[in-house]
Amino acid sequence: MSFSRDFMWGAASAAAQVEGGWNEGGRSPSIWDVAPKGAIAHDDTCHIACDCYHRWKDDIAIMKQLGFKSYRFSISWSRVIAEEGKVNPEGVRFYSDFVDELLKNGIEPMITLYHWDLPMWVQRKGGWLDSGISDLYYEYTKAVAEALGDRVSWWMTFNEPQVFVNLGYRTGTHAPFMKGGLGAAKIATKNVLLAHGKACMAIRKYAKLPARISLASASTLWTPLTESPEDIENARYYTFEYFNSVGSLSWWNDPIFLGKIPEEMQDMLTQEDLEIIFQPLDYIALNNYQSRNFADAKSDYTDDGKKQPVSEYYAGLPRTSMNWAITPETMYWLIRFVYERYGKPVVISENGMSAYDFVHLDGKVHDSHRTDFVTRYLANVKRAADEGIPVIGYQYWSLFDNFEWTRGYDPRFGIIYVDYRDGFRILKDSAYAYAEIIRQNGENLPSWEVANKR
Ligand code: GBH
Repeated sequence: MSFSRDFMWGAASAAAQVEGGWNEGGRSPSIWDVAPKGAIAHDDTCHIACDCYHRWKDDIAIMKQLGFKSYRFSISWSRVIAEEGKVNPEGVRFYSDFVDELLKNGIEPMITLYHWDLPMWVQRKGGWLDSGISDLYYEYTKAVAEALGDRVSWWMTFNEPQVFVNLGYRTGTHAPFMKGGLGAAKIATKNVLLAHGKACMAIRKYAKLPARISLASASTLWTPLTESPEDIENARYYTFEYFNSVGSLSWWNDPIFLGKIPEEMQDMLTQEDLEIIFQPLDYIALNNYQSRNFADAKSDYTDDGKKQPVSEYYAGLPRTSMNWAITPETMYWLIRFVYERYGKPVVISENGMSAYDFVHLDGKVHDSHRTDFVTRYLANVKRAADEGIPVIGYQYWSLFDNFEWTRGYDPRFGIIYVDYRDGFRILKDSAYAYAEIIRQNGENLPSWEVANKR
């Protein structure tokens, strides 16, 4: 076996990270637009970012040139509903035209409804700590489903609740920069879970095309030291244990996909809540960049003070410019473990690397490290497909270099280089390599044994 004929090759992005046009077309500010001084490296802002708000037609032409089958992007809530109770027609039209242009070029839209950019008008009411937010989220989702649901089939209610709840409300390192500890994180978790359930209901009710719904999880994953049954069982056990509770896979996905309330959440969710949260879903989407095994010795303890099972750290192990370990085998184990536990077809909704890319003397961006990275990780996705696990899509993170949250524009994740002074785009070498992998439907990838040699 190999990748299915209709495998969804593409790349991902997020509104706040690429769109710009922050005060255009009737949009109101989000929590990232108004980040306080000092919160973001160099005090960079996302106000212009990659300027996709103006350049989207040319960008779609590039995706077409690269042979994309799909594109994962997010909708800005504050563009669609800029003030309470009112749908902004100009905001809706922007996304409607965008979807039309994708479809005209044979590219399947995959919509993320929320990629961390909460409207300030919702934040003022308390944001994810306000118990009324799930109803506001229902209204927002309804507006999007009514506007786009006649042409869009693929939906994700949230991007990485693990991250925006943990960093936004518990540690305070991401917007809205609240250091509320586990208590605040639990309140936010409950509201996000309810909003997820209600958004599923709104999509099923208002979208005209049959909808395929999921959410994209951040996946903290341990991989087995060897392929012995014992090591495999260990890695599986620690992956689904509630280490780092709110940051873990199962904290979110056990209620959502299994209708099960983990012990750690029993003080916060009722059976009534679960009836809203536990909605039928069609696939499971996973963002992953690295295996947890290689964490530095000093981070061997999680926030909860529990010891991690293994550290395979060694001096000089391969890393990206954000210091993340390069561990291609995570792709296979993630897909396998998650499929075994949740039983749904898998989409890799993000995977990629940051680097200090720059324009070389010949005017091109030679990022052989990224081509190598994608090739190795994809060889492990292919291993899962070869073994008959239903893995149905891969979205490289990211299509463009973009606004990397509190790190500003320093890390470059794209297969397309962006000069932020004027928005000029250059296809990096990796974009052409990825296009060739897509053209051959992955048949040119090496075996996973070769890909995993370090
Ligand atoms: C994604 O977050 C975001 O969705 C995206 O917006 C962002 O630009 C992109 O990644 C790049 O940062 O592997 O056990 O050490 C990823 C956030 C950060 C979540 C690392 C998991 C480490 C867990 N991830 N974190 S572990």
